[in-house]
Amino acid sequence: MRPVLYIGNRRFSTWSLRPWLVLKKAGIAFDETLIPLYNSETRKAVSAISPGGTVPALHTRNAVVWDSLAIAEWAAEQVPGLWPAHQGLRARARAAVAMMHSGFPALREACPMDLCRAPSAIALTDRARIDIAAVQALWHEVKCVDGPWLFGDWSIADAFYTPVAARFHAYAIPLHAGAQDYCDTLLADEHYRDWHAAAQAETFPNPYDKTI
Ligand SMILES: N[C@@H](CCC(=O)N[C@@H](CS)C(=O)NCC(=O)O)C(=O)O
Repeated sequence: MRPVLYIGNRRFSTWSLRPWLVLKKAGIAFDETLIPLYNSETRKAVSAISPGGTVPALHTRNAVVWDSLAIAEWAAEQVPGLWPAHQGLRARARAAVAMMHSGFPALREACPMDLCRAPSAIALTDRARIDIAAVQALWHEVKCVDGPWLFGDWSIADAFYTPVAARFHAYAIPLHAGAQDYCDTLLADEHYRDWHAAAQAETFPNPYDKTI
C-alpha cells in the first residue's frame, strides 16, 4: 500500500504544503486525498482520518502520522538527506524548523497564505513587521553554506519556509536582497510550482471572502 497524505485546500493550507514538499523531495510515492476545509463537514471528515483532528495526516502501512513536522520526520527516517548531514547544520535546521512550526503568530495572522491572491500590500501591524524582520534575520543568521537553499542542499527547513515565501509574495512584502533571492528560489521550485498550479484549479469558497 502506498502511503496516503490527507491534505487541506492547497490554496490555503500551509501545513499541508510542507510535508507534501518533503515527500516529493524524498521521492516517496504516495497518494493524496484532499479534505475541503472551512465547511460544516470538515470537522467530521478530518476527525475520521486524523487522531489529532487536523490535516495533514499521513496513513502509512503501519502508522497514522498527523502533524506536518512528524510527517517530515517520518520521511527523514525512510530516506537519507532530508536533514543536513553535518551535525551542527542539522541542529540549526531543526531549530529553524521548530521556530516556524510554533512561531511567528503575528505574521500568520496578518498574512494568511492564499496562493490565488494577486500580490498587493496591506497595512501591517507592528507585531507582524517584527515577525517579518525576525524571519529575515533568521535566514541571514543560519545561511552559512553557499547555494540557494538554507542549509546547502535542499532540506526540510526549506519546505517549512516555502509557505512564508508565498505569504511574502502575496502581500508584496519588501525584503532584503538575500531574503528576496531565497524566496524567489523557493517559489520557483518545480514541486512548489506543481502545488501552486493545482491550487489555482481549486473551486472551493474563499473563507476570507466576507460575502460568503
Ligand atoms: N500543528 C499541525 C497544525 C495543522 C492544522 O492546523 N491544520 C488545519 C488546516 S491547515 C486543520 O486541520 N484544521 C481543522 C479544521 O479546520 O477543522 C501540523 O503541523 O500539522
